Amino acid sequence: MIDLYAAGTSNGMRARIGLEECGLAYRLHFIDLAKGENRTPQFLALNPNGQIPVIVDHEGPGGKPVTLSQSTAILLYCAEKSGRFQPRDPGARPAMLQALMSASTDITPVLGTVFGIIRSKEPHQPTADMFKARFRNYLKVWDDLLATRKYAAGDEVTIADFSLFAGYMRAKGVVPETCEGFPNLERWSAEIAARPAVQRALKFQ
Ligand SMILES: N[C@@H](CCC(=O)N[C@@H](CS)C(=O)NCC(=O)O)C(=O)O
Repeated sequence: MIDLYAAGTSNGMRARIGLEECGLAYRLHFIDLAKGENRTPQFLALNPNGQIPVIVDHEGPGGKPVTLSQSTAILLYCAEKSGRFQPRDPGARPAMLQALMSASTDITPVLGTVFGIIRSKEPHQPTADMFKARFRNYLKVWDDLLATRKYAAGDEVTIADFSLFAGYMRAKGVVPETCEGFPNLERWSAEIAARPAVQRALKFQ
């Protein structure tokens, strides 16, 4: 059994989609970030950064417990533990890694920056616009790619799709204007959203 500590942010969704899609048994512990539940001594013992998501796998490698933060590390951990959602063909792995890292380390941090600016007491509009434009540029590249391939890394669903989907859904929820005009992303996200495991993963409360 795995304990998941998370909330419905893109990083939280990313980890939970991984657990659901890989069919790993887990218990969700909802962490209310607005109430500071990520700053309690108990939570900081799991992740000193005070950030979700975190998993505790009581039966990790060698039967030993493992505590793991970082949403993309959790995705990879789920894929490795279950043997699913990574290409079997070694030649397809570099494309999967590139797609995974773009989704995780371009999309989500820039989105987080946009959120931070627009939610601040005195938002600086030119800076918000600059990061929104950067975010849209990433989405444009993804939209162009998804015109030529079915999924984020090629012909099969991989953890790169789960990572990208989490960021894209979060953007659509909070800054929908940044997601307008990308028909291939829409086609792809509708397909990922229809997956039963993804639907279960998105219900946080
Ligand atoms: N690189 C980390 C980032 C984790 C992160 O930024 N978590 C946010 C929610 S999406 C959080 O817990 N924020 C609360 C805080 O920093 O106080 C990951 O991929 O998991």
